[in-house]
Amino acid sequence: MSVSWNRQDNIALIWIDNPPVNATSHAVREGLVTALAQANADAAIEAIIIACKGKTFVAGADVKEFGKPPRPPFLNDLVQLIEDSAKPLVAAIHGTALGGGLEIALAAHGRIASLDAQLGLPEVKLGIIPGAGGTQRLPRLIGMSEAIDMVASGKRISAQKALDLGLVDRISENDLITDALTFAKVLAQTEPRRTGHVPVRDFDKAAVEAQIVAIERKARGQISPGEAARAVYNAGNLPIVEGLKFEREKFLELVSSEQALALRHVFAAERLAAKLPDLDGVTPRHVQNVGIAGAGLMGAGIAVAFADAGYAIVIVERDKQSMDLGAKRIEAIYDRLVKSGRINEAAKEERLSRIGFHFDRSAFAQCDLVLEAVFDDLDVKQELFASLSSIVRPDTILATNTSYLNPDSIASVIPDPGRFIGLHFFSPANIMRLVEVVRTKNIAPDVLAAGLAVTKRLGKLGIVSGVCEGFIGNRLFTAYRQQCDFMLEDGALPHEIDAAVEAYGFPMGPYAVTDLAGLDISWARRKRDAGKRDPALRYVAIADRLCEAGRFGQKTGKGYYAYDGGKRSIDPAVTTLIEAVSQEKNIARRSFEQGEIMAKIIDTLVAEGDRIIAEGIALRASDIDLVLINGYGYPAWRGGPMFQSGRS
Ligand code: T1G
Repeated sequence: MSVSWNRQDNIALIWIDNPPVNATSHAVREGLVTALAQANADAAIEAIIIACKGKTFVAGADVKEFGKPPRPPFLNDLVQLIEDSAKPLVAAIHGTALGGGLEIALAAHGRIASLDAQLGLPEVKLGIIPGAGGTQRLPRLIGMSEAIDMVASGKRISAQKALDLGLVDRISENDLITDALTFAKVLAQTEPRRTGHVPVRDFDKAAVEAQIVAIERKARGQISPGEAARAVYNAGNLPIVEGLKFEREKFLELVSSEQALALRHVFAAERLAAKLPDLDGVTPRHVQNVGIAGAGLMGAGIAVAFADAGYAIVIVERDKQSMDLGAKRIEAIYDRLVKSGRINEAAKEERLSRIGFHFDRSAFAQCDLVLEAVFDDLDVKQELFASLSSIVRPDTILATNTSYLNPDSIASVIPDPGRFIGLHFFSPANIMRLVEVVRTKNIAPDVLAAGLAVTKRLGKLGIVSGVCEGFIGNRLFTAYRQQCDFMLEDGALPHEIDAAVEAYGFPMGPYAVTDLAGLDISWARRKRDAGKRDPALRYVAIADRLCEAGRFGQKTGKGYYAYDGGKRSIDPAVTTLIEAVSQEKNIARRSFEQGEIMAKIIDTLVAEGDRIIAEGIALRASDIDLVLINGYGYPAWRGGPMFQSGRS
């Protein structure tokens, strides 16, 4: 039974039981209508509670029903029935109350949440807007600006934040249902507080309109954030009936939009990514105590990611001075998070308390997993892993964060390479979602499963990659950059290519990104590999010429662009340099329209993606899309090049 109800004293307890996340499927909606009617018709019942079995409160409408003909009762009508309930009704929230789940709670006359609950309206991440009253009821509880921020970002907030905002009335730190019964008995003595009848608090119209403009600009072509913000804004200007009507019409319009189809593809792809046929039934090797070798930029970010996820961390640097530097680097990351209000001082201290700093590798002895983030040089890594093998337990997982070295070459010094895995984080490692989980030649199944389990617990997106130069992401990026360099040599200029890519929805174009990362790193790799280069293949020397001129990017005040106090500008010297390179090859330069620039880039990504799949490096086409979206800023609302070309 998806929905049942029982009585406790004079309270009706309505239970939703629709694993895994209590999505409001058709059966759940029908069951709720029936239970609500029965409880309201029962004279002995003085108040009603809606609660959920399993790990979470309702996590939203059933995404699997999208794209199919909608079947009544519709969620928005059910939500109205809840609000209109003659008897006071309490939503008892645990786990996550998201989307339609939060809309059910918003229509209740009171809300109680367990301390670790999270609440949000993430519809914009699916290319839609809330379709069951969320845009109209949320601002009536938390105010206009806060509601616009929550709905347009799709972010989740904690139960404490929800209490502070007035989104929930009580927090339960003990047994949620016991506390919900107590709350319901209090409400039974009062008239139901119908959210839809609560007036929206006064707000600064000019400030809110500016907030909406900023949201639309930040959306970089995605429609739903701006539409969601404007739907919420209606609550301050229209009667709720009209606001609800607008919301429903906009929701129905967007749910069948191209962007919504693309974002549902991404949603499904993310859940598919962790499913490997040959790992069915495999229990991941246990990981709780994590060792990290190296506390440089990557090591520090990785340590923060693990501390944020509740792991116990041991960091080892080569000497005390480097160790102290690493500790300062980590503290600086947390100070920035406290300064930005993302966490409070207590959380910072608690997470720092999980990290032990050492400069002797024997500190790794009790670790379940040791990950290296040291200088990307084969000898350095091999020396480290050779020594680790005699320090850690035989079952300890050994992991490399290498970007470009062959993990199997690194593993050649390890007696038992079955425990060796690649975990390729993207910088900044505590922010970027993507981790490439590299399937080394002899990897044990429970080690690969552990790699995926760890990335999931980190709140990141683990994508399995085979072993090749650059794995999936950097290999795609290299092909993409090479195509852009061809266009530079054929007539385009850096700012033209960057403008086309940014107009397409990327946060930054490839040349601005390269100036940020620095040109010298890849220059050193090109010089190292020069002897291996196939002379038959087209080679563009523009980047080499820039480096020979000392133009390493922002760090030197000039690269593909000139930088004056951090401000980027087109540099005529770069145009001259590029034209000279074309001249040397007798290339008659021509102009490139933005459409052609993007077509060439997308075609290149699809072709390289096909090769990566054909070689077995990536498991499926949708993984290619996820890597580009989560590692390289590809606009998620387009779905990804493989989706757009009908391959996933
Ligand atoms: N509908 C159907 N199935 C869902 C689902 C949903 N909304 N959410 C998750 N699942 C499935 C998922 O496919 C997977 O299935 C399993 O649950 C575990 O998911 C009217 C219209 C809730 C935080 O966007 O954020 O409400 O692969 O691996 O990491 O305004 O799932 O096992 O077969 O992600 O513990 C709005 C989306 C919908 C929430 C749990 N709600 N879900 O995370 O597990 S639109 C959302 C999540 C809406 C209304 C509108 C997460 C989670 P399988 P999981 P998790």
